[in-house]
Amino acid sequence: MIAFHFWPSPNAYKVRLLLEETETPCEIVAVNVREGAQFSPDFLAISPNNRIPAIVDTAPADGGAPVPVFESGAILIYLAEKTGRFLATEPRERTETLQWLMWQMAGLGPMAGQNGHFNLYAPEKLPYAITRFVGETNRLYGVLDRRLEGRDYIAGGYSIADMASYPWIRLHDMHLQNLDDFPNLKSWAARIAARPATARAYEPVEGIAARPGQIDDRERAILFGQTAKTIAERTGA
Ligand SMILES: N[C@@H](CCC(=O)N[C@@H](CS)C(=O)NCC(=O)O)C(=O)O
Repeated sequence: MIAFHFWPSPNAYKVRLLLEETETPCEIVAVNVREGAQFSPDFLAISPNNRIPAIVDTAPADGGAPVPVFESGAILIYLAEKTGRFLATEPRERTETLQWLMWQMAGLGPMAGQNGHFNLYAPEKLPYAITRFVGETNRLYGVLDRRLEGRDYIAGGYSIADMASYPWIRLHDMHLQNLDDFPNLKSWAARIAARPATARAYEPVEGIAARPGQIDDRERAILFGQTAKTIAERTGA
């Protein structure tokens, strides 16, 4: 059984896509990051970076103690290897898949994340920051669009590389991007959206209300302005 520490966010949907594709039994554990649940000692023991998603595999292959995993890319690799799906074992395709997974983790995710922050959540509209991150997001959309020229998926068949990027591309409106400018990306996104597992992954979870793009002052104070000191104070470390 996989305990899936979840709150609706693109990084968490990556994992949900894989869990649904592989029909892996899981228990969703809500971590309400808008209320500060990411600072609880129990959660930090699993995810020391105080971020979702995280998982705990209570039935690891070696039969040993439960395995906690944080960082969405590491979780995708762990679950792909556990289920033997969506990550090739053949070295060429595997390396391509991992390259594009790392590209998403180090490029598209952080840049689109900052784009959303300065566009939607920052208390002041800072033109330099907005131009910088909307532009970088746009550049990265162009990179993925070129990669998808003549391909259905990013690296061979549908893989964890696609699952890492899709939840971010899905938010193209929020990131001020027009998919009509990226025709390969647009048809790739439609292909993934049409998968039954994708529809299941985005079904609401009972008791968890998603409010993308909206935030109140209390939530802003919890989520933003975190430093080593504020984390130590919150966690009592
Ligand atoms: N690199 C991490 C990023 C995770 C991340 O930023 N999670 C956000 C939600 S998308 C979060 O937990 N935010 C809580 C906070 O900022 O305190 C991953 O891919 O897992």
